[in-house]
Amino acid sequence: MALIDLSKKEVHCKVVYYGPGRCGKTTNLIYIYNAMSDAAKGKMLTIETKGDRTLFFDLLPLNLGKIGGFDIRIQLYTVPGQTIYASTRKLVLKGVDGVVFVADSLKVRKAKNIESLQDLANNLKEHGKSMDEIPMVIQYNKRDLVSSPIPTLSIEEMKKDLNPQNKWPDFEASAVKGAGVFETLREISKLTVKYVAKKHLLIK
Ligand SMILES: Nc1nc2c(ncn2[C@@H]2O[C@H](COP(=O)(O)OP(=O)(O)O)[C@@H](O)[C@H]2O)c(=O)[nH]1
Ligand SMILES: [Mg+2]
Repeated sequence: MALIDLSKKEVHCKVVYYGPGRCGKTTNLIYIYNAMSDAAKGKMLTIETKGDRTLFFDLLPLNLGKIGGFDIRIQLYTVPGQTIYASTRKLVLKGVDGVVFVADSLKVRKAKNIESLQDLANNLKEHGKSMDEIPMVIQYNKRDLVSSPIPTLSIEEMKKDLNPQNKWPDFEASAVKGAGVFETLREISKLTVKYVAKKHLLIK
């Protein structure tokens, strides 16, 4: 749950980047970190990484300015994707206010994307939440690989697998190059702040 500090007039929201291993969650956060001004970002914390893999989580705090006299702070988290870290994935979702589901455009990752979305649904349920209630945005990442010889999924196929009813706003991205990264962040921030404000009756 979002933390509201009335004395400091601050709202803290938690957004989790979820998705299968190596889909580009950490790459999204690194791009955001490098592009933001020092005033707008805190320290990016990467806990226990081995090579380029997230073993626990990454955390990036951002200041998004003021709404209704309140300072809006967003903490971006990622989860480790590998199967053996199931309990960490569940833990990181505790108190989540918004989710970015990052899907991998590589054809070989089709089943992993679907499995991870189902894993997200199950884990949210264990925290008493659902993907119908909580703000969510889908990102189809690694679109730069479409023009490479590596087999990739079409956007139509990915939508059919992951967003068949068009329930969630979705964006194409190439996190290594930055395309779509801020579009995704803007949308999830907007939806999350609206959700938190409404839920805690700050703004109707
Ligand atoms: N071609 C391409 N590679 C990407 C993209 N995003 C991430 N990667 C690469 O995919 C690998 C895994 O990325 P990472 O962010 O660590 O994935 P995570 O496990 O979801 O955190 C790294 O080698 C990244 O450079 C992208 O948009 N395009
Ligand atoms: Mg990672």
